[in-house]
Amino acid sequence: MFSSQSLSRCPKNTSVSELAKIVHRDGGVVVEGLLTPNETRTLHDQLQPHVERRSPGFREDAGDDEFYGRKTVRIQGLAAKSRQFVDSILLNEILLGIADEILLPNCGNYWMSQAETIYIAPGNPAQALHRDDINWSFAAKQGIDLQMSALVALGDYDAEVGATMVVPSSHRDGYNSPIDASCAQPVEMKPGDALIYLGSLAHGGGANTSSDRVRKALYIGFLLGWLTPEEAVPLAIPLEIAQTLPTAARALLGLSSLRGNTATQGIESFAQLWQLDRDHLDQLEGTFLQQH
Ligand SMILES: O=C(O)CCC(=O)C(=O)O
Repeated sequence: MFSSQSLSRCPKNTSVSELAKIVHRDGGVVVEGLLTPNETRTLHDQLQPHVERRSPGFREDAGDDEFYGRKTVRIQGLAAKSRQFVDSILLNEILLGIADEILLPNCGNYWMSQAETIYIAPGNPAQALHRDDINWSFAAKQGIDLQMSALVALGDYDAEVGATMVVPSSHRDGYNSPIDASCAQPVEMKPGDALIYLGSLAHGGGANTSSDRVRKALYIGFLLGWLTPEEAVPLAIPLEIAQTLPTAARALLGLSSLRGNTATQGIESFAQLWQLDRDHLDQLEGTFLQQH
């Protein structure tokens, strides 16, 4: 394990507190073998038909196509498309353990902000380096951690196919500070490895300069529960699938209420967000979808 110019690479059996310490220090870490080969293959295969149905590219206006990738396929609503996603990524004990340490000091609960495939085809140029926290710029000014994310390799993930570029330690510079692209370096990974990083770390998808290989990543982000997720997650989950999911998964997917900051005192600590008829969504066991 080493730090400084490159992000540290740690085996899966590294303790969660050690991983969280490294993430706090460097802005990110690579966990090797986060998923087993079997989990990686199943996840890939369950998502593949959905990926094939989707054309690459996004809206031309507002720079979406350029930023998200004209030759990139992103599909969301993953909890409804892949049970392996729920079991191996959304409920991954290592990811949640690190997220607990990073996010719970500033919220009662965190939830999933977004999960998507990021499949970059040959010829797609590098994405602009950015900090994800820019989505919540008012909160980012507080100087606290808002989001913890992971990019899991589901296939080739070398520099030629567009491995994620990161600027190690750039999380310390402030959410709006200029990003020195000359310090960016590719995070190469094997299938099943994961790059775990803070929303304040400067990063971006690399250019795919290969002739025939697609860079396959699975992204997930966890966000403080008092901020609005990027993806309208619960709208993508049909009732019959929601009811088959573990309670912990439903909570992360926005099918549960959120507690205020339990570290506070008095009325603040009782605040309940994302509720219905003043009832906690959990108490309705998912049936709130039918009742309203
Ligand atoms: O694809 C990657 O490696 C990073 C993607 C990313 O940062 C984004 O789309 O916001």
